[in-house]
Amino acid sequence: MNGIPLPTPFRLPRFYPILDTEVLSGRGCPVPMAAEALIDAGVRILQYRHKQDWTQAHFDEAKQLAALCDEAGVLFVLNDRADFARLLKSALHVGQDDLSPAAARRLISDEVMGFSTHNRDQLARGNEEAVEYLSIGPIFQTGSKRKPDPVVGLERLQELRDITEKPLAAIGGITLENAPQVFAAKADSVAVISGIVPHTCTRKAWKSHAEEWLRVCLQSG
Ligand code: 3NM
Repeated sequence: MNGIPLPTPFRLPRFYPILDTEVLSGRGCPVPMAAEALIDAGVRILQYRHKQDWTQAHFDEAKQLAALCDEAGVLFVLNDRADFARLLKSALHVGQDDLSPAAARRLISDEVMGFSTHNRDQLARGNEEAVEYLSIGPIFQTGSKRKPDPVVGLERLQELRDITEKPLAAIGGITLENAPQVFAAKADSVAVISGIVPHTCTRKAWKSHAEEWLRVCLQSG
């Protein structure tokens, strides 16, 4: 041993909520209020996803969430935008059509990075990338993504699971009801957009719904 500590393997939290600006504005839910309630409920990771054009207001909102997460020791992940992740010194999640993980790595140095995959080949290639975790989906039909890839399903999720030793998040159509099956198919984490939005958009409802998610995720698998 040369005295240099080995890097500790990255552990992906089992519940991975994603705050999607379009989904939340469609339900009349302010993003910062949802973030505060999720953090209050005890989530350990939170992603900000904005698929339309970015304005200063979106950057400011992401910055506000990054600060809330930092304060609470929650991992803040920005979707797609390596440039903004660099400015915010945040974690990053990239997809197949974004800047490649290798190029993004040059911008965000050693921050956590995740990479989306949708089939066997992409998962195998993702395993070779310098990313801390991978995602695979859509597991079920989803209404939250434009032009989603073909549904992977639970059976294939379990078959593909062993292609990588990296932590694997399952995404797409995951609900409180089907999450236990997703963990039974050996996903390490469930990443969720619409399923985390409570029926009424109050801070109290967000918090208790997130607590229910955390309970289900910690009990399953
Ligand atoms: N990525 P919901 S599916 C953002 O297949 C995203 O990689 C997917 O939203 C993939 O939880 C998806 O509302 C949408 O189904 C997930």
